[in-house]
Amino acid sequence: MGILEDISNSIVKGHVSQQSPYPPEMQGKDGVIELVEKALAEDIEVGLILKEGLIRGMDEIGRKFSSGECFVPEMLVSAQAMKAGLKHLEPFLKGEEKRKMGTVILGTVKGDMHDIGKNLVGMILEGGGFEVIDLGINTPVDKFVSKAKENPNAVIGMSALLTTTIGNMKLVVEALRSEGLNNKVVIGGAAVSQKFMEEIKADAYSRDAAKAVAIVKELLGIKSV
Ligand code: B1M
Repeated sequence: MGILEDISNSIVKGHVSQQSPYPPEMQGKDGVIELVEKALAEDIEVGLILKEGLIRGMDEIGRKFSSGECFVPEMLVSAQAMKAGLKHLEPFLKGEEKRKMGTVILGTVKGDMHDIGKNLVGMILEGGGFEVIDLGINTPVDKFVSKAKENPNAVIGMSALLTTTIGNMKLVVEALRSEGLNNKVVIGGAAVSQKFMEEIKADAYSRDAAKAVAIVKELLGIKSV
């Protein structure tokens, strides 16, 4: 599984492609783009490329940041490399266009700029047959509420990676309910948990992107086949 390790390493170093000048010691070498293409050509399962290559690299850069071995600029270049890799996996994650099963209003909560996990969840939900209305990052409470009013049957999906921003999920749930809106709410992201979901009275917690489809189906009463 050398290629998956190489992908992870390129994410950590923020080496996007052979053409990328950064980091200087990797100039001219395969970057995330070429390595993902090679892994796909070798028929390595898309889920493995995602988990053992791309996500493993992001976890490693997060660990380095926590231990003071790197700083925000390094996290940013890793994020760029991750996005470049995800772009290549996107068609496989989305699959063929299917009959729409429902709508999910998705956003990263106010104060939070992390969007890689949210984007991944969006791609996988689209692949699972859902229409996704992506509100982007740093999404104010009233934006979730006004979209919910326009789409009363939609599921609201919120993502948060910072312990300082998860409180905004509670504000969204409270605002929805005080407006009399019954949209189901699913939350996810590294900073939240099942326990937190119960505390804020959301309807579901999804630990990872892959689980989101089954959870949203359950919330909408759609039987999984
Ligand atoms: Co930030 N960052 N960051 N960061 N960053 C974390 C989250 C952190 C854990 C790093 C660390 O300390 N180890 C830490 C948070 C600590 C905490 O609060 N507990 C942190 C910090 C502190 C910060 C800043 C405050 C740093 C600073 O400025 N001093 C700052 C905050 C900016 C802001 O948002 N206001 C900041 C900034 C950034 C960058 C901009 C540089 C960049 C983000 C770029 C981008 O997203 N466009 C960045 C990055 C890249 C990370 C790490 C390294 C990687 C995040 C990521 O993309 N992971 C991260 C450390 C880590 O997580 N290992 C870290 C890959 C992604 C696929 O996983 O998003 O968890 P994730 O999504 C998963 C699941 O959580 C789940 O599915 C996905 C896949 O299975 N999921 C859902 C997510 N949302 C879901 C929603 C669902 C269902 C499932 O339903 C709706």
